[in-house]
Amino acid sequence: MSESFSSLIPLEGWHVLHLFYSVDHGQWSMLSDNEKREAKTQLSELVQEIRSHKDTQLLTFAIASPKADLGFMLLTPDLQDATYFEKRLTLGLGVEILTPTYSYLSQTERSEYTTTADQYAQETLIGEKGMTEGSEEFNQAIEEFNDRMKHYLQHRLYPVLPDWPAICFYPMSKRRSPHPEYNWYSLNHEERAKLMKGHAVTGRKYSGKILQLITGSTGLDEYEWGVTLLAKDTIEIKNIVYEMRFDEVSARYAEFGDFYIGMQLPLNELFKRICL
Ligand code: 76R
Repeated sequence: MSESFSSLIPLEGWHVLHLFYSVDHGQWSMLSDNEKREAKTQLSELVQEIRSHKDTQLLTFAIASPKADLGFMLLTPDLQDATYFEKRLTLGLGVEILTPTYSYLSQTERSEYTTTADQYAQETLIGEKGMTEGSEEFNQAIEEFNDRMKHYLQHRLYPVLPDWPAICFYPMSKRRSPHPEYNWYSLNHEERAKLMKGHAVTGRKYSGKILQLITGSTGLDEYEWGVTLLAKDTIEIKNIVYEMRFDEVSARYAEFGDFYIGMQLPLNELFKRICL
């Protein structure tokens, strides 16, 4: 598809686009029943085509407030493809039916703060568990750790997102106040890593209830990260975001953009939900 363009595929990870649209019901009402049916078929076929593209995922959801009607989350390696898909999705129901209301560009990224094998060896295995370096149990524990981290890194860079019904998106930044006490970027790595550890402890309490994907957007969009939370119950979204506000790292340093709540639905149900 974008063979004739030079690809823009990151060294690692994928591009991620969150797209939000409102429906122009005035324009829509001028279409005949047949044209409406054709428009919906055209968008459904496009969604199928995008989903069958290599290493590409496309989530479709209805938005639960007048901020938007319809949302897409697109994950794909090449920015050329991402852009081409995005332009076509905008036209997917025909000209002037979908109006973009908000969008966000980011990339999947590895975390700067994941525990290294060396840290795990020193702090946990030797420090807490009293193991001897090089012993059989030590070597086995390190091997298990490396295996776990490999899976974890795979999820951060190349996530497989489940079809859980509730989806929450918001962008966020870490504060850069002139007051150094509230400037994340004036902390050294050790201080930041310590704060992030507290954050991760809170996060892990929601394991199995919340699937979080943090995507980086420094230099790509207005905030520094996109936060995508998938859940089976909106109360888990409300709870985790509330609880995290008390973590020092959020209480002191976090700044948030607008929040979007959507319901993941197959397209035929989505059309009904948004009155098309
Ligand atoms: O590497 C890891 O993922 C382990 C620890 C971890 C990091 C480094 C982690 C765990 N997060 C990390 C990074 Mn997170 N996260 C958020 C939000 O609303 C708010 O207050 C904050 C929005 C949520 C809800 C959330 C959930 N996290 C980050 C970063 C990048 C920071 C940087 O690089 O400076 C941001 C912006 C961020 C924000 N986080 C977790 C969660 C959850 C649920 C976990 C546990 C994941 C798990 O173990 O399954």
